[in-house]
Amino acid sequence: EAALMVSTPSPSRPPVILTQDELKKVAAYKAVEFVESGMILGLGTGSTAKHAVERIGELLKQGILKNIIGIPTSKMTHEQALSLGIPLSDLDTHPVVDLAIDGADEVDPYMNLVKGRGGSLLREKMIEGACKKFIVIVDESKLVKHLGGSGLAMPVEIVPFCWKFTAQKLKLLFKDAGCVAMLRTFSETGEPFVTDNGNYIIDLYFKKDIGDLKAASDAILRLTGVVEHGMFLGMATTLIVAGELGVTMKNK
Ligand code: ABF
Repeated sequence: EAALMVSTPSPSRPPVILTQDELKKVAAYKAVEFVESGMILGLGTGSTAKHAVERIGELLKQGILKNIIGIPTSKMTHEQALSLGIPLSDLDTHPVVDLAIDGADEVDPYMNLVKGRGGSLLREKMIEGACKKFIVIVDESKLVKHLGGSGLAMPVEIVPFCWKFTAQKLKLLFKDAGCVAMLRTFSETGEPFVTDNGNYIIDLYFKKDIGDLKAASDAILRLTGVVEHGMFLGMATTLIVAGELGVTMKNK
């Protein structure tokens, strides 16, 4: 993992070098400072959010936080939260969530996100869409100028039925952007990756800018066979970025 500098070197104070994972932890811990006792909390998924969930569990154990109810965004986070003794519920029982803390794969200057490279985008979008406040935690490697412009995947969750048909439709939708649509598979077995909801993921790759994000989002969602996509537009209310020069925070 890349080692990054988090303070300016000076003769009296040697530089502190943090790994990328430590930066993720810094962002996560900062976000947990906004958690208050009695909150219904959306618990994110991924290697950054994992640190936040761990910290919440720790503060509960220490009695610093009380009466927290967690709503996990994936089966994996469900397991982690259970092992930490965090009381859990779901949107059926708690349709309004006070605060969610989660990572992202890309963040643009307007706090629009690409999520879902971990495969949990549907539950994340349902839960984070039901939140009064949504804090996104990233290390600075996630910051981009345009979503989908990093050459990395833009995930779309689709039903398994005739997935090639849906993949082809997605590709055609963005033919001007030189779109390639790939079924997400396990490299060892070639078997499709199956989401927590029993669906497949098509990863879209673009050679050119996809233009208006809202239009792209609407067009993807209009395709029958598509369940949801990984663009989270206008959903984040706070962004916490940990990087070389420390932690920065931005509100909507
Ligand atoms: C989840 O975790 C996802 O939506 C996103 O794909 C991923 C980010 O993972 P990490 O924090 O491990 O980079 O929040």
